[in-house]
Amino acid sequence: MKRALIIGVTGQDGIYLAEHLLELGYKVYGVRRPSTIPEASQRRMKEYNNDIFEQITWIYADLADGSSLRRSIEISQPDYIYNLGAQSHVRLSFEVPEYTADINAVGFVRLLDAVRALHAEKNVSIYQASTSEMFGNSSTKYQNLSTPFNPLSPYASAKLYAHNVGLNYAKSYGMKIRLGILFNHESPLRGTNFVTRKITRAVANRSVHGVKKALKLGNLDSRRDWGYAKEYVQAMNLILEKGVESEYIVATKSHESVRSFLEKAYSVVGINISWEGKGVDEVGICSSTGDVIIKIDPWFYRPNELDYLCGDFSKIKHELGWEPKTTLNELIELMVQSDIYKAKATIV
Ligand code: NAP
Ligand code: G4F
Repeated sequence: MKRALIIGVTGQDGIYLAEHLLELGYKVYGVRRPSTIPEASQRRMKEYNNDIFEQITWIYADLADGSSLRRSIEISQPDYIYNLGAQSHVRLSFEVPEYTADINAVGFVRLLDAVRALHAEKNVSIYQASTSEMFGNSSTKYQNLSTPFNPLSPYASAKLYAHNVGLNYAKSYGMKIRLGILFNHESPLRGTNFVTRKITRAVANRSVHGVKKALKLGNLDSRRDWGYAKEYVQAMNLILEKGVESEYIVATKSHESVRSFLEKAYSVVGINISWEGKGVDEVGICSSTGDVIIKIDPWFYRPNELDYLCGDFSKIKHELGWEPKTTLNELIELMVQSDIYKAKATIV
């Protein structure tokens, strides 16, 4: 039986990856961080599918603590390690830049050195969750492996450090390290402080509970290449086990603005939005009631914005046969319907 250790298993991708690996017959070990309220980080997985929670063998560890990472490797004796653990919020990385560097950059070095300290570098294959944020604002229509990196945030800078260290250690010590450069991917399990889920949850709360308060957002005009997280974890598994190269891009090769995502999400519940004003004074108005349902709050602006991302996934398609299947419209529909279902479940 193949053995996988997942760091970041309680996050969006970790939950889907654990589910996928369990379905494939792996023994899955999951890292959880010590917490005074353990329910908080486990709730997302338990509500989605309690069987996943029950089938994982849990180990306490933290990317800030090298000794705990060594221990987690000793306990799990993994064939595969997936490092999905991160402070993954770009806006918040400007609030906690040192912490973001410690976990997202140095944390990966700690993990690699834990593997080396146990002389396991020839026995373990390691996946690192790299990101399209590393490209920054490039001048190309599609970002691919020839596009230069130009990180714009502490988050992206830390991820690029980890990415480069992955390449260094693979070359220096002959370690099998695979770097998946994933573009934005979303799902009903997405954290509620990322823009897509923040929107779909607000749509559901207005539709089910009649919440009147306007939704406050930041920059509506940045464009992202949004895919479905459940499909992207399958790409991670292929990259780690079948990938012959160090780096792969996972994306949909299409892009949409935040504004367009928002309009599509509200249209699922029959709300059309018209726009008035400019900049921080812009508002989104419900065309049928005249209510202001969207406001701009500059707090959600970033000190440095990434305006446009659109990834070229042709390499993973040709080499590993992976391609995205769910369209953005389908993804929005399934996220809104999931949030409506959850909102209705809170009515007693
Ligand atoms: P997520 O939902 O924010 O999950 C992050 C995971 O990392 C959680 O399980 C979290 O644990 C864990 N974690 C945080 N700090 C940690 C620490 N100090 N030690 C160990 N674990 C820690 O993120 P996601 O969307 O699933 O993304 C997974 C990975 O892919 C992240 O590394 C992210 O940066 C990267 N990525 C994501 C996307 C995307 O669009 N989703 C795109 C490219 C790359 P708690 O539950 O205890 O907080
Ligand atoms: O949903 P977001 O916070 O995702 P972002 O910054 O693109 O980062 C996500 O994708 C990366 C891959 O490219 C991952 F590496 C990273 O871990 C994370 O998963 O913001 C998307 C866009 C941004 O342009 C932001 O300025 O939405 C804009 N936005 C507008 N209003 C907002 C908001 N973002 C958030 N989080 N909250 C808002 O109210």
